[in-house]
Amino acid sequence: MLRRMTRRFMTVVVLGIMTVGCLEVDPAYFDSSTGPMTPPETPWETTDGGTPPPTPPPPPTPGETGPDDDDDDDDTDTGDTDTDTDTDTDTDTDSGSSTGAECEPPMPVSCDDQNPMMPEDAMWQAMGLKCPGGIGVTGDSFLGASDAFYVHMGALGTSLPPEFAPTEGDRFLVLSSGWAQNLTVAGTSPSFDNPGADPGLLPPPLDPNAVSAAQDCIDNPMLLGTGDCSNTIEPQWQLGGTQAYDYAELRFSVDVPQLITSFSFDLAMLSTEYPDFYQIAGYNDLFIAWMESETWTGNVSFDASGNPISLSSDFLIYKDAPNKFDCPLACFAPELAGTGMEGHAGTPWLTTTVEVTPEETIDIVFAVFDMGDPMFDTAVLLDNWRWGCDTGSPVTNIQ
Ligand SMILES: [Ca+2]
Ligand SMILES: [Ca+2]
Ligand SMILES: [Ca+2]
Repeated sequence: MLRRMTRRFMTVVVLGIMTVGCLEVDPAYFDSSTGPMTPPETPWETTDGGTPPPTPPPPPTPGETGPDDDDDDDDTDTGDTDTDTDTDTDTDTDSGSSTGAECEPPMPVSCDDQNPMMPEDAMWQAMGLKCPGGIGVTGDSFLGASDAFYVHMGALGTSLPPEFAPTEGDRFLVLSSGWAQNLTVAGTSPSFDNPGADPGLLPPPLDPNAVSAAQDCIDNPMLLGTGDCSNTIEPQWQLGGTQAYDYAELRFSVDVPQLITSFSFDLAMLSTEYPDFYQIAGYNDLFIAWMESETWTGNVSFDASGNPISLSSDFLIYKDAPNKFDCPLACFAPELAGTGMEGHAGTPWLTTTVEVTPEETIDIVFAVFDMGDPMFDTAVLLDNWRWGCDTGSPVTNIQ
């Protein structure tokens, strides 16, 4: 009880500070009965002083190879003989039949160097999606308070070299369990309650329940659709009181091109729950990257120890304050300098890679939320969605 009162008091203090600071509150409320909430007015626009350059995005350059044509372009490289201007189908069908056809990622198309025709498209374009001639999406929607979403231009913070620069194009997307834009204000320690954004249970298809104590859905395809194939959400969900607060999500569907066997995206997580509530699992905010595919239904972003992206993650290596568990004397993280997370903690840029089946349609939900209560926010940076040729169970690594 004392801890909770302390959290509430600190929140009031921070709220007072922030209302003087920069943002007017305009929460659009989560409404699980009506689906996507009222679109925010312009939460996705950057306000970091940068104006979008007037020049159009560079056109695709035929003949270039994909971003990570890592290994199997052994001989002909003929997968990109076409113009590659399609939205989502790999165009090397014209080579005829399947003889010799190999997975080769399509040439990336970036367009987040300018504002889109439809303002809300900025959130997807910041991640490398929905660009003309690039990777198309369908069913795109979002839920949560309008302030939970923010598109940032350029590097976040003041660390040198820049720690959190966009990994694709000029911008990345921020999802937060509070006011996302406060991540850009040094030392703000974001902790906000977004009234009405507390769904309690996770919206379908998200399901925190593990499918098995020992198997995932690759091990046993019969488990598909019965819960979280990764078995990574349930332990933290139970410890956190099985209630989600300040829930914010982005969801979309995307068609996997011919021959393509994987996708990847980049992410980083930062949280004010550290250090005061580090290792206190009841307040362990979560990020979930949920995928529905022919071979997987569940979270795809977790560490090798089976922890979701949270304060429990092995990836939480930037600690900008001491804690009594693994840094009792001094802890500094210059990587967080100039961000709202000074004095707190975060991960480096990570990459999640997930196997998919060529030509299937997959559904994706990126969700972040508070656990325990709505206080002490957690933010996730998202960027650089791209296709690949990997196989195997979902994996996340430090870049
Ligand atoms: Ca980007
Ligand atoms: Ca919050
Ligand atoms: Ca929290």
